[in-house]
Amino acid sequence: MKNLIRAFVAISVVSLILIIAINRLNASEGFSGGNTLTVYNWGDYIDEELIDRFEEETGITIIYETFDSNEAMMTKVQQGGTTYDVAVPSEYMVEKMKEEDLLVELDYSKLPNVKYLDERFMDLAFDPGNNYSVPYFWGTVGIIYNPTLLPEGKEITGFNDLWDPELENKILLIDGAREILGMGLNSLGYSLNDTDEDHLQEALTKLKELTPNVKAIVGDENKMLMENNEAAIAVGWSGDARDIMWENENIDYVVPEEGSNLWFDNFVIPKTAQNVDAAHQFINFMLDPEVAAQNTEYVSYSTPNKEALKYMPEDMVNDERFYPEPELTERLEVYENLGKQHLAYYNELFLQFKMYRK
Ligand code: N2P
Repeated sequence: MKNLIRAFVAISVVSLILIIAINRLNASEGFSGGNTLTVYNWGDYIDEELIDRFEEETGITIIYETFDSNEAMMTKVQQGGTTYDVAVPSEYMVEKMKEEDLLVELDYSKLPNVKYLDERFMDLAFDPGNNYSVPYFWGTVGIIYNPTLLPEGKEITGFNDLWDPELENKILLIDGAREILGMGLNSLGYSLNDTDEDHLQEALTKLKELTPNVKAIVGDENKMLMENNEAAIAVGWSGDARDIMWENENIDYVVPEEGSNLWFDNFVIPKTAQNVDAAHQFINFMLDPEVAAQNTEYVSYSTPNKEALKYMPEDMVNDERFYPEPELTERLEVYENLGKQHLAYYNELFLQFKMYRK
């Protein structure tokens, strides 16, 4: 009996040592890639059923993390603590990540589904030749509003309509420095890429004047608040408007007449990647037209996948608020990478605006 116990203890100890050794090996550089893929995406930005499907089809396990701003994403990738295999920055952040040598060059022999993307969204200034990025979703910044909660006769066509004293405590703002400083600049007739400090100060002063009308500065919660009629207006991204409309039929969306932002979010593979092969596999999977259509219906943002449009409900594809004609998008501005110092200044002013509200 004693021998049996000894043998049992010995086997347990050896097994434990083996398990620890294997885990260590897996965690060490170069090995964790094997069967896991770490994806870093915006919140509410994928149909999670597709994650399960990818895992089932490939045997690869996805570790999925989310962020709510380009700046937060960039900080985590730079820190390198987590080894992200796929991330989804917007265009100006792709440019910044490229500049800081944080991205792997894409291997197009592993991305055959790229052929389904609309050329209109390829080869853009922030990544000529798409050497480092593939478009995922695109959209605009605009005003999501509920006409039934507005003062009688109030029309919303542009940013400047929001400063009306009758809109006290009715407005939600998306928690993004570029978006909100951009609104301030656009409302004054300046470019949302302006780096003139006087103009930016003017924009801050103007934003401070909006404070009495601002109910909250929020992330993805804007959707719930608008769905439940808890706010009349939200300055935010087009796809959120589409999503809210599913739940609240009173909602409308307008791209401000003063101009606004046209943005593109993109798949990239950070240099921290441990599984570059699986990263390509995942990106290619998401570009499959039927997968992209399912994902787009779920997420509600606008897809750059031309072939996917054929699998989507017509009323979604024909809605010009979310698939605007090139004439509209041409008068919008894409965020430029303003460089470290100017970006820091935007962030600093946005913080000042947020502090002022408190
Ligand atoms: C967040 C989606 C954000 C898109 N749910 C804006 N880049």
